[in-house]
Amino acid sequence: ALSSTRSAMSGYGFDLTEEQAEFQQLARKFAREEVLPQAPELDRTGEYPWELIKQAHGLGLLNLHIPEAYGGMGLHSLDGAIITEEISWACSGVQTAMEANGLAEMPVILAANDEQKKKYLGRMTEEPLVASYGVTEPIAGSDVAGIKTTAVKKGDDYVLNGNKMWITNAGHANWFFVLAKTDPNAKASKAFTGFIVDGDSAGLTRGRKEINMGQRASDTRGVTFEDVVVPAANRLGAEGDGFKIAMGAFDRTRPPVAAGAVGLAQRALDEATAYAKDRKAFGRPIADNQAVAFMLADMAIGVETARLITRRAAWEVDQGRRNTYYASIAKAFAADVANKNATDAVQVFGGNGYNSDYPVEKLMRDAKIYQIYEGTAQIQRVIISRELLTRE
Ligand code: CS8
Ligand code: FAD
Repeated sequence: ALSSTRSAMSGYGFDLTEEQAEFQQLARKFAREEVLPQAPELDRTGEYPWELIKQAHGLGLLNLHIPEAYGGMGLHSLDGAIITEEISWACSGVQTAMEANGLAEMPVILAANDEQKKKYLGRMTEEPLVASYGVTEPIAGSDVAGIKTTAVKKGDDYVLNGNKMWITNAGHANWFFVLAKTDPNAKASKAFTGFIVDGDSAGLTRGRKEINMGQRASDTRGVTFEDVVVPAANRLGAEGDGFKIAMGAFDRTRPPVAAGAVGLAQRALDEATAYAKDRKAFGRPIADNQAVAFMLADMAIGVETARLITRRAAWEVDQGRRNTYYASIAKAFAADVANKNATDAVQVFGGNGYNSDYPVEKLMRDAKIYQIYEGTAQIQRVIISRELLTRE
């Protein structure tokens, strides 16, 4: 028979390590003391959260996955999911602005050479800068292989032309990861190449800040490339590697996006629980009605299960395994839970839920994007079903 010690150490474990618990406490303190008080005003004005980003940088809560060799903390994917959930609990708009750095950096972490990493990851750790991940275009989002931006080799340079759309942090990015077509005749897995493009490149124009439904602290813009000259030294990997680099990045960034959705879902549950205990109707707290209490129970079911699959998807990365299947399940499920919980929180608040003096209408507006960016709800199901159907 297995000894109790052995069985306790093998198989599943749900405790955080001491270090993870410290990250969680640090992120929770920053989120609740610094981010939370600013969230309503940032939502109202759409002001970019520079001061919070600077503070997060100082605390080590930005650029979580940059390896130590380049000045970063080299945190594991699971560590990042724990931190991200806390930030999103306070304001998922601020969390998206912060997490977009992680997304921009991921192709560089995965595919850059030592010199590129030193230059572009190094500077992110030295000062509070932001970067952007530029794949989506006005004509193609879900269909990444349908993008039209081109990169044509000229001597030691590439010349980029095209339009990107919905690029997070674009107004403030120091540099961009850009996916462009280098071979119009090749299949997707060979047709595209990834580049690091300096933000001050001649011919790169940033569009106006888009006015979005929610997550208004986050900065989303179109970006135009008109004969932008990019040195070949800024190409990531070999020509034609870009599509797989972009997909590989998603595998690692969908768990943190799911973690953001979990944070929002938890916040909705916390707000609804407190309100249901406090608000009275028919002479008793509304929580005394089973119809209300069961809404809270369903919200809790959603939070707990979404958190588990999110951490599983992140943990798979840390085991060095391809996590495409788990990443898409986590992203799809957590996004749906965030939307359900935010909608139900508004319901629990009644008329107050519909009003911006209370926190839950923001949650409902903020939640929607989780079913759209980093691959829509439908695209996650395309990926999950393909993984299922093509398994040996
Ligand atoms: O087009 C793919 C897809 O993922 N679409 C969704 C796009 C998306 O998620 N966009 C998000 C943009 S970024 C964003 O929204 C940021 S939000 C703000 C910041 C947030 C911070 C909080 C698809 C639909 C999955 C696939 O497209 P297809 O054209 O059908 O390609 P495939 O035939 O599946 O694959 C072509 C080749 O690529 C290889 N591949 C596919 N997936 C992977 C992964 N890893 C490695 N390689 C991959 N995951 C595949 O094997 C094919 O290679 P072959 O060699 O040709 O066989
Ligand atoms: P479409 O692809 O046109 O899809 C429209 C609808 O059709 C969706 O419901 C979709 O699910 C459905 N659909 C499409 N194809 C299929 C299919 N095969 N099966 C079933 N249904 C399908 N992109 C970046 O590159 N970088 C960023 O930093 C970034 N940040 C973003 C921030 C915000 C606030 C927003 C709104 C978007 C951001 N995006 C970013 C883009 C985002 O990833 C895309 O909007 C998203 O992938 C969907 O693409 P689309 O908007 O072109 O919709």
